[in-house]
Amino acid sequence: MINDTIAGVSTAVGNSGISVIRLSGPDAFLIADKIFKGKYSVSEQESHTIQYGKIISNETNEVIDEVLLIKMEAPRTYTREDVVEISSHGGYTIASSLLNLLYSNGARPAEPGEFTKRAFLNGRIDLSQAEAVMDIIQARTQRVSKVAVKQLEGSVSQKLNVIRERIITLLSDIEVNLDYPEYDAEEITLAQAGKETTSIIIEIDSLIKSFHYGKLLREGMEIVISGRPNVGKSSLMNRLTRKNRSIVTDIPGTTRDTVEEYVNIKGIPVKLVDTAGVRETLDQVEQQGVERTIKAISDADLVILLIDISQGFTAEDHDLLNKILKERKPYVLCFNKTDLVDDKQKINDNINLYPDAIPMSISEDRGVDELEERIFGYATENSQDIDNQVLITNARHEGQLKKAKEHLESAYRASVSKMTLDMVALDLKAALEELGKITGDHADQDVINAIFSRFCLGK
Ligand SMILES: Nc1nc2c(ncn2[C@@H]2O[C@H](COP(=O)(O)OP(=O)(O)OP(=O)(O)O)[C@@H](O)[C@H]2O)c(=O)[nH]1
Ligand SMILES: [Mg+2]
Repeated sequence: MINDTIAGVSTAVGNSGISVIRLSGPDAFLIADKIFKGKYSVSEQESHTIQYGKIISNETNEVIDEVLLIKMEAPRTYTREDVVEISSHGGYTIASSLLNLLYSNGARPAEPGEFTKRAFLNGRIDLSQAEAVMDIIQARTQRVSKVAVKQLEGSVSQKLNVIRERIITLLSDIEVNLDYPEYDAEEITLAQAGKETTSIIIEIDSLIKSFHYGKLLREGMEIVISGRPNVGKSSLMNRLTRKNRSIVTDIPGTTRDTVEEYVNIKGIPVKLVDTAGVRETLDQVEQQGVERTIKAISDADLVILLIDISQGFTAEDHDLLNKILKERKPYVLCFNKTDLVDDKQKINDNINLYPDAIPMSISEDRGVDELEERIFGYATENSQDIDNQVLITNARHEGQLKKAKEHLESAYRASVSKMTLDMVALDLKAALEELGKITGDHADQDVINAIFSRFCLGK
């Protein structure tokens, strides 16, 4: 049972038009009444209404600020507790005097994420929804916040509930057989249990797979532009970012260090890295640049290998391609400067050898849109219905799903190796428990604390 009242600033601290101070807990109205003077006392004020008034220090009688006060009675509130929100003038000083006043009148400072934690503890949202709240705050593109809002509405939890229901049904079928073998209840065979388990594994697998896209959406995707000197890497960087971020010259070796820029490619937050052209060089600065390029490639989610096709696919291009293959990195080949090639057969010969390569001319703006499509296709694994799919965006959830899958696989093995039904049941129960940890039905206290401590103050 939660019996204390917490207070915190819910808006960003600093210069702003207004600050919102939030108070939640059983004494929220009582504490607010001690320092707020309006037409009505807070206790008399109707729920879910706003009242104008003054905050007056009950120690010095000094007026701290003119404010608007919102009163919200439990349970129709964010935390399901009594909540007061005070909109004061912005700025650090007023917010901190107001907070100190609330503290000296019986409230305690809220920990990061504690309002949302209370919403969870009071059963208003489950753990996966609480995590979605944090994702919304941190979302970098609209596509990301759309996914997070869906999760807040419970998309992951609903999908999981369907899966859990199936496991529970299977378990109860097995248990009826185990406990009341003399009953007429339809007998479930090992073969049937194995079949249903396989079908549940397929469902879980599709959720696990969605994490590839979910993770790129949430954490952003790192794409490195690599290639020999002078092939047009910085030109591509500038075209994709629509900025003149990187220096472009016709002198090979222009870019000496990695240059990073954030872009939004079809709703996916992308960190683009322009690199120093890779070649054998005696120049020490350039050498270090080349080392950084190799490091950037090994950190990347996807590598763009740009080739100046007017020079042909050279031995150095091959060396670099081999480096990328050795790192086991997914890559996109782009044949740039097609405008300089008079004999189009030369391009076609290379395309025949590398059918996935994109012919490109950055100066004539050809091929770049296709590259963007390719990037999006890689992130979404060319899934058709990406906007309506339930997405796993959280590594913790993915980890739990994988554990559940292992138990289900073990249940399946038990069924085919003709073990007893109660062996199968044991594994099914273990899988159920791992799934329950995603929504918080079975979560450990440590996990819960760790999740909420990552929130910002006042949320
Ligand atoms: N004709 C033609 N020229 C291009 C094209 N793309 C880039 N260039 C030119 O190629 C030269 C080199 O371009 P950069 O973008 O600086 O090449 P880079 O790969 O970053 O070179 P380094 O930083 O030296 O490794 C510049 O003069 C560009 O204008 C293209 O599609 N066609
Ligand atoms: Mg460059």
